Amino acid sequence: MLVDDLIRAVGADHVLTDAGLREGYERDWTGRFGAEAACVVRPADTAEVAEVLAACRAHGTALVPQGGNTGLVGAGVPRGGEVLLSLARLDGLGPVDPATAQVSAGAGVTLAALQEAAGAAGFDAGIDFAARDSASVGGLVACDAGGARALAHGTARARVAGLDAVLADGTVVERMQGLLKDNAGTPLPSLLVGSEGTLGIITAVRWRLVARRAARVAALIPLASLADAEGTLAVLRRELPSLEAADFFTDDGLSLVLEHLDRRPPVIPRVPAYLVVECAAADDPTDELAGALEAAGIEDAVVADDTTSRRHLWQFREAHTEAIAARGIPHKIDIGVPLARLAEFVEKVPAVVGDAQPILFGHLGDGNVHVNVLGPDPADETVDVAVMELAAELGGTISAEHGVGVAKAAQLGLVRSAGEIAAMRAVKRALDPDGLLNPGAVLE
Ligand code: 2HG
Ligand code: ZN
Repeated sequence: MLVDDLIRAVGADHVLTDAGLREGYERDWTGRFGAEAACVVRPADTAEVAEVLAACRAHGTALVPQGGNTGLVGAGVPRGGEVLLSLARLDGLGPVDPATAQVSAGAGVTLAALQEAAGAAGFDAGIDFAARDSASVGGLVACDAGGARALAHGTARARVAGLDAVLADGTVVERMQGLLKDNAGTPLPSLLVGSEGTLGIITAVRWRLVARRAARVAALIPLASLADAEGTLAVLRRELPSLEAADFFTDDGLSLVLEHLDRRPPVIPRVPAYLVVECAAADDPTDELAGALEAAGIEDAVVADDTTSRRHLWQFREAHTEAIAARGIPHKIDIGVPLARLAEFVEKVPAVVGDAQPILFGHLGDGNVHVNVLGPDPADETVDVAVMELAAELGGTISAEHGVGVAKAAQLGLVRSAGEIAAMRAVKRALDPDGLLNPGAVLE
């Protein structure tokens, strides 16, 4: 029996067959995706992951890998009957090597733990987003997560100096030496970044840290229209070498957040849209920010120059996800558009979602909009498809930083040609001929 083989691989305590114990792994955070797993298996290291894969291969049972279960496209929860492979116990974090500014982190290390270790050694993880306490390194590399600081440091891909992974046939790819220059052959680690667990299971990552910019200042900038945002951002980028993040939200989203957090508005009168920027540098960037705001003709920004007020200010943006979840199960469509088309995209969304309630926010500097839609039944994909079609029409992408998962696999053809999809299928078939790894995610 499969369960017996899995128990031999990881021990009885780490094979969960009981429905009550499986439950927390089987549904995604929003409640929109999920199904029953054959069982949940919790290996402790790369060797045990390889043994789990061998058992699944022998029994012809597919696997769905899961990190912190913070994914939003259904890629980390079962579709029905798979083995749920939790990587949470691979949570070893090595010492920071200051000479290379690198650290080795197991797939199950949370982003918050990575950030803390980096900070303690005088560095920064170079990536940040609201799910930091649960999201883990393996998952965020597997979906090439971005977050608010991608504007300055790139997405997770840019942070990967190497990784360990197990391929479907049991091959262990070991590339944790942290060689920044290593172009010996097809880069398998690069192929695995962003593959959402469909080409191999990432078990550890050699993480590239960035220099710590300890002095930080944030500002909330009221905008009469999102059409102004591109021009404002152009000035800020030019005048602010310390610019690290430029996110946005609209007044509809702010209303939900204020109600959810029971807080007062940050600016009065309220305006249609808000930009949140953060500057980070070795020396206090407050004057640089003040000069840039002046150059951009902005007089009414709220500036936060200490840790507490900065956190407070970012809450208006970061609490969108939980404020929306408190209202129901949202449709989440993470899209990207060229910055020059962002205002047009935002303006057109209400018409394409019909009677449903859209709430838009995201990472302005990356042209990344999180379209959340409340109202339609979770199983009805009409609004999701309409929003993805709009993004594609404007030269954008259907997935900026959350991944394709199962939520968008059927729409991949909107932004990738038939030839490209055929090439992706060929890679998938070559590395996973029996379709054991995360079936239904990315490619239908
Ligand atoms: C964020 O930027 C996350 O806060 C989540 O990417 C976005 O909830 C969402 O749609
Ligand atoms: Zn985001």
